[in-house]
Order: sequence, then structure tokens, then C-alpha cells
Amino acid sequence: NFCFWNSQPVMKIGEEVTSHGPIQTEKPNIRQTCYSLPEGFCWDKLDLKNSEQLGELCTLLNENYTEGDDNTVRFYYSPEFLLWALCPPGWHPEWHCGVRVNSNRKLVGFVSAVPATFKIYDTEKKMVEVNFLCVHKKLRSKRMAPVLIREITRRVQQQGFYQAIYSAAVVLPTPVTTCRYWYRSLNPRKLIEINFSSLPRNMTLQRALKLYRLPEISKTAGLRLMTLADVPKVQDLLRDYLKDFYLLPILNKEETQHWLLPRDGIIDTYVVEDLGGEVTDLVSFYTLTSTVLNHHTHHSLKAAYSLYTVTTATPLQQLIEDVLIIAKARGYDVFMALDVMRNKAFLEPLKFTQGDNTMHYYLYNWTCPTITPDKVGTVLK
Ligand code: YNC
Ligand code: MG
Repeated sequence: NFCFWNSQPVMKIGEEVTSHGPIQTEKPNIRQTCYSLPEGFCWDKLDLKNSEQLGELCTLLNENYTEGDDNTVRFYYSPEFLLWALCPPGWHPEWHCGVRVNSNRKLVGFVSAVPATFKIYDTEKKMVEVNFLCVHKKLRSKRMAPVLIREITRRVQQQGFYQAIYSAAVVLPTPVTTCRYWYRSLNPRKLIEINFSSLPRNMTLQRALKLYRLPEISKTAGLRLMTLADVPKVQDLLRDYLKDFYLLPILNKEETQHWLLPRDGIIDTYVVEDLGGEVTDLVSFYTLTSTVLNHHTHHSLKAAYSLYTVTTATPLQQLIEDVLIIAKARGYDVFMALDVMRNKAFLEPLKFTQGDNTMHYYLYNWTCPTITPDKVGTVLK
């Protein structure tokens, strides 16, 4: 078991960790050439600024990148979402790593890395976030994934980065934290109709609709969309808020702008501006739509995923309720949140339900004691 992962610099399962630091302390010998793929396949770095290649990546992910395989919904990643996720400040074209079939050039594999600075306990590290590891369904269980992982590792190390952070629904050696998704129905009738959620026993649809009803109008005065001029203040609010967690991103101005400035249908951030013109709070979420499979009237599901929420003046629960109201008015069907940061304080009071999905966070080439979700100050996309 884990014959690949046991060969990698990751924490061992069951190991009691009290120390902090890299697992490989020596600089690795980095191969000059790519790892070999099975006969008939070749590497190809994708140029995501080329709309045809971006379209190929969308197709690969939308047809093959589903972690769970219940047959109700399938994630749909838009080209704009992928550009946001894969081209933050400092991105490298070599880190958009594709695998093609030699004969017909079809894209059948992918893995990506983007640069990010994280603070883990007391150490700030420049590292990468690895995401969108995908092998075409017809090529599964052929040990292609370890080759993709070794190759992205080589390309990342070539640029002088030796640590990575990533998340997965599967258990691998060894999670640094394990968190749970919670969801809040905004459109309970639709969620039940498409089997995303089920009616609790002893509850009628009428009662469920009433239970999840929200006020028509938000409460917080001065709540508005973030603008470019808010970037410095948003950066400060985030830095102050996140400093007490054990795993958090350090965002410079450019990164704050990239990850938080609203982009229609991708990322939304609302701020609260008080009467004196001070920005005191913020709440952000990103958007993922899914294709609804096998349903005659519903074709897509629009979900908001909670990112960062910082409050210094507005009660947390009120701010989240307001964002639920806004999301509902904007046509979202469900609002998702992990049990990280201070989220536990609002999940039950605002009628979130614990989902079945767990998310494990991992560090590559870094050892440290495990972190409880309430000490996690980040959300990986
Ligand atoms: C997974 N999700 O255990 P062992 S998350 C990492 N992440 O290795 P094969 C995974 N490893 O047990 P398949 C993994 N899933 O022998 C499986 N593995 O040690 C391990 N799904 O390889 C697995 N995307 O090629 C086993 O398996 C080995 O054909 C088996 O391919 C796997 O993006 C996969 O869920 C996931 O497309 C590609 O199932 C395929 O099944 C697929 O025989 C649907 O692989 C989509 C999906 C994964 C989403 C994600 C984060 C990835 C992190 C990768 C690790 C990064 C390390 C750091 C690198 C930079 C370092 C620096 C510096
Ligand atoms: Mg494979």
C-alpha cells in the first residue's frame, strides 16, 4: 500500500510528530530531463492564454475530474475560472503540465502548480499549491499519476521551490488537517429534486421551504462589493485576522487583488464600509457550477464556496446571513463552507448541514504536528 507515496518526503501515517521543518534537508539532485511516460504519450506544457488549449483543459476536467462518482452532478469548470485558479501572480507555463496521446494529440492528463507563500506555525515558506491532477477515465490505474506528480515536482524544484500544499478527498500519507464541508440550502426545493439533499425524515417539503427561508433584505449598512481601491485595506484585514491560525497564506498586494477582487461568476468579495469610510469587515466566496445529470428540468447547480470572512465591527453571524441573502437573490442554489477558521460559530445557527465530503490537506516535504480545522486559516480551491 502507498508504494509511491512511501517513497516521497511526506509524513508517515501514524507517526507522532513534534518537530517542524523540511523532511529532506539536503537540496535534491534534480533530473535535467522529463520523467518517462508510457509508450505512445508525451508531455506538453499548456498555453492557457491560447483559447483552444484552454478549451482542451476545460474538456479534460469537465469530463474526467470528478472525485465522487454518484451520478447526480458533475463539476463544470469554466475557462475564466481556470485562468483565475491557474494564472495568479508568478505563475509559470511549465507548471501547466499536460500529457497528450502522440498519435492524435488528445489531452489525457494534467497537473498544475501555482506559487504561494504559506505560514505553517512559525515558519513562512515560499511553496506551490498543486491542483487539478487528472488522468483520463480510460487510463486510470496504470500508475500515470505518480509520473505526473514526479514530473511536476521536478519542474517546481527546478525553480527553487521545495515544499507544496495540496488537498484531496482521498486519504494519503499524511493529512496535516482533515476538514468537513457543510452546506446551506438556498433553493431547497431544487436541491431535493436533483437529489443533492434529501428531505429529513418527518419533514414535509413545505416545512423544509419554511425552515430555509431567508429575510428579503440584508441587514448590514454599508455592505457593498469590493473594488480595486479596497485592495490595501482588504490585505490588512486579512493579515490581522489570519495571524492567529497555524496554517495561513501570506498575500501581497498583487495576490490579494488576484484572489479577492470580484470577477463575475468566479470570485466575489463584499466589504462593509462604515459611515467614516473605513472598511471594517469582509466576506468572500468563489463560484462553481455543476452540470445536473439525468434531470429533465434542472440542468445546472450554482454553488458558492465560502473563502475568507473577517469581522471587526459586524457580528459574524449577521454578515454571513447577509451573504446568504445576497447569494440567494443572485441565483445561487447552495452555499458551501468548510469547518475551518471561525466558521463553526455560524454553521449550525445558520442552518448549515454537515455534508458527506471530507477534505484532507497535505504538505509535501514539511513535517509538523497536525492542525485542527479551527486553526486552519486557508481554503484550497
Ligand atoms: C490524489 N488525489 O494513492 P500509492 S486532488 C495524490 N492525490 O499511489 P494511478 C493520488 N495521489 O498509493 P489513477 C491521488 N489519487 O501507490 C490517487 N493517488 O502510493 C495515488 N481522478 O496512481 C494513489 N483528482 O495512476 C497511488 O491512479 C497512485 O489512474 C495511483 O490516477 C489518480 O489535484 C488520479 O480526483 C487522481 O483523475 C489522477 O484518479 C485519477 O486513479 C483522477 O494508478 C479524478 O496515485 C480527479 C481527481 C485529484 C484531485 C489534486 C491534488 C493533487 C496533489 C498531488 C501531489 C502533489 C505533491 C507535491 C508536488 C510538488 C512538490 C514540490 C516541491
Ligand atoms: Mg493511471
